[in-house]
Amino acid sequence: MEADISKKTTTPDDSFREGIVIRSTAGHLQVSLGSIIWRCKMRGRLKKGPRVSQTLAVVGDRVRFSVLDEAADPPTGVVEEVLPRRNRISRMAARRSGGNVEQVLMANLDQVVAVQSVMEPAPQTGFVDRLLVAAERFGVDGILVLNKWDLVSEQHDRDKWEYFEKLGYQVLFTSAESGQGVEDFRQMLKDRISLLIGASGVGKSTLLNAIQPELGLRVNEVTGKTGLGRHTTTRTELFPLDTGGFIADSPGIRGFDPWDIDPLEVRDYFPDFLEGQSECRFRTCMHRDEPACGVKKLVARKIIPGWRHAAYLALLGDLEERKKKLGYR
Ligand SMILES: Nc1nc2c(ncn2[C@@H]2O[C@H](COP(=O)(O)OP(=O)(O)O)[C@@H](O)[C@H]2O)c(=O)[nH]1
Ligand SMILES: [Mg+2]
Ligand SMILES: [Zn+2]
Repeated sequence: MEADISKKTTTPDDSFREGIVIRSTAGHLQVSLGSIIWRCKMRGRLKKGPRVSQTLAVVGDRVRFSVLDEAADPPTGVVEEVLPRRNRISRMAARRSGGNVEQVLMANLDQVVAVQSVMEPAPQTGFVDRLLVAAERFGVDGILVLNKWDLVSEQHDRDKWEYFEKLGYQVLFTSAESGQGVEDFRQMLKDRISLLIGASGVGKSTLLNAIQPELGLRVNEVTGKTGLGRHTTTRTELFPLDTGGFIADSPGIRGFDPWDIDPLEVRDYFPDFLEGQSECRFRTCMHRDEPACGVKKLVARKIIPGWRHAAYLALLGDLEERKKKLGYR
């Protein structure tokens, strides 16, 4: 697309540009191209069909747009095409009219970062497990950040998080307050496209502020201005990092129901189950009530912690119930 970008526009509409959606609000997209941010509308025909416009182009999407007014401030354009996604992170969201719908939080990302705090608020049971299932499902790296480490002693409940580390996920123990782990946090985001996910109050904005002050301020400003920003889950915005890369700070997400995972598939997204799974008597074993279950044997031997198996069973139960009720897919 280099040729298109450098080509001089003489009349509107005579060339396409390609950029990344950094913000999507009702009716408009902000599209980043180099250091310029374009304000774009969606071509009407793209909005037809079963998909809602929010899903049509989300933060991280690469779009091709035609120029409306390059001299305007900001310059304006019309999105003609949303380019195929390399990946995405989606969750199940309730539709106002009833039923459920896929909510794409972000497209084309390198990693999804689950942020929790050790206290105030306490970690949410099952949140990390569910998010990592989604990361495995969509082919995105999963990273954990446990913040507010200054509020507890060094050894506080560390085993659970170190277990995820053993599974191969990167885990950071941070304190935006004391500065612990902040440099690691910066390095982890460097040159990558990341999505931060966590409940409101865990310290996402403060951590961002610690690595790039003006970024943190902007994040706060965005959530402050709308008044409801903190609890709307639909507004995710992408910010460029000084170190290279982009970060999206999603406003406080409480629960995370991964989209498009069949109950029968969930077990495959728990990498710690694979070894035991090969020992199950039944190939279709769901590691629940079946006899001679290799996974439950590992749980009994405490090689797989009980809480991890419980998180699996809870997610499995939710997905089965939903499938029965909605018959999705
Ligand atoms: N003690 C302590 N407080 C923190 C830390 N990080 C953030 N906070 C506080 O937690 C509250 C929520 O932080 P904020 O960044 O707005 O959370 P967000 O909703 O995830 O963006 C604020 O009062 C912060 O000052 C930390 O590492 N230690
Ligand atoms: Mg925030
Ligand atoms: Zn089994």
